[in-house]
Amino acid sequence: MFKTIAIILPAYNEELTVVDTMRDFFGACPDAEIYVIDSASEDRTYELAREAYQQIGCKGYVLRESRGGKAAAIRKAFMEIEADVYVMADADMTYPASDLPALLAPVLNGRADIVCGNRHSSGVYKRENKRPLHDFGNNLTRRLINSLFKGSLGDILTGYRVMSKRFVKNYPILSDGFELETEMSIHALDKGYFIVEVPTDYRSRPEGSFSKLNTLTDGVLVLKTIFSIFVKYRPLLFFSLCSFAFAAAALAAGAIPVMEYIHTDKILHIPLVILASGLSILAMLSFSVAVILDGLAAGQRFNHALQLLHWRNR
Ligand SMILES: Nc1nc2c(ncn2[C@@H]2O[C@H](COP(=O)(O)OP(=O)(O)OP(=O)(O)O)[C@@H](O)[C@H]2O)c(=O)[nH]1
Ligand SMILES: [Mg+2]
Repeated sequence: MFKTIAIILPAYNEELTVVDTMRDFFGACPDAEIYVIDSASEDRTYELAREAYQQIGCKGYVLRESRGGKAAAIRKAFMEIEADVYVMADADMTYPASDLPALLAPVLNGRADIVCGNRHSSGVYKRENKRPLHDFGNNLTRRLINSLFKGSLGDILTGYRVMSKRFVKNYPILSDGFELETEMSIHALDKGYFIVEVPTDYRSRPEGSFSKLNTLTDGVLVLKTIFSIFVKYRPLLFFSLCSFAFAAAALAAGAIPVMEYIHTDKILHIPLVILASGLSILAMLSFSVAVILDGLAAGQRFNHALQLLHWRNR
């Protein structure tokens, strides 16, 4: 059966590379529809991309999203575009279209819901990436997510992905910016989608083209995302640890007045008694929150599985 393919290219101030990227993907997959999602770029990205459809002869059009952020652009594309298979890549010529057939194959033949282009398998990313902090952030997030979700992904933050319609239409994007990739990987792992990784090459941006990533602010965002992962997906672990810490502190604070009472029949350290009681209450509260949130998270997984059971490829 013929499957329609939509290639989604979010683009913000990418006048230098957007047309070449479209041409590259058209060459690799001429039947696909190509969609450029522009968020009010200040350069000529919008105009150049629009003209390129005629020049190249590819299907698709430019979508405009008034809200800024890559995730908002992808959310718009997932809502508005209908296709059997969705490809997400950057409009900056960093992901080679020649790898696309290998990434498409597992979704086309029904072996995967999501295929991630792994930039680390060949070692090219490490060589081409000139920002050590990004490497550090990538590794930290990858290790944490793999251990929390029992995954074995080599590249959690890759922007080169192929997804089935089933995945795309059952995935509400909640983030706004560069947390998107982390959120998407976690959603796929947590909800038990079939994930396949395929090695992909990675090129540096060409001279004069600038990344929209900011190591510090996006690094802080990654940390915020990690915190919210614990709260949303692994609350039992997180709040039980909090509860344990409060309980240990309560024991330490309470030990002195208890010993005092045993030996002298008096309690002189009243403030410590109050502190220990407060900490004990916090320990109990944290444990209750752990149990309640864990129940909510389990309910969400259950509802998602039920939703997939009723999902028909419309
Ligand atoms: N529509 C839209 N696209 C965006 C926005 N921010 C980033 N993008 C696009 O999302 C893609 C990924 O952004 P990049 O700046 O390349 O981030 P990156 O790939 O992690 O960083 P590099 O390694 O430097 O390429 C690019 O095609 C950007 O143009 C935005 O606010 N709106
Ligand atoms: Mg990029």
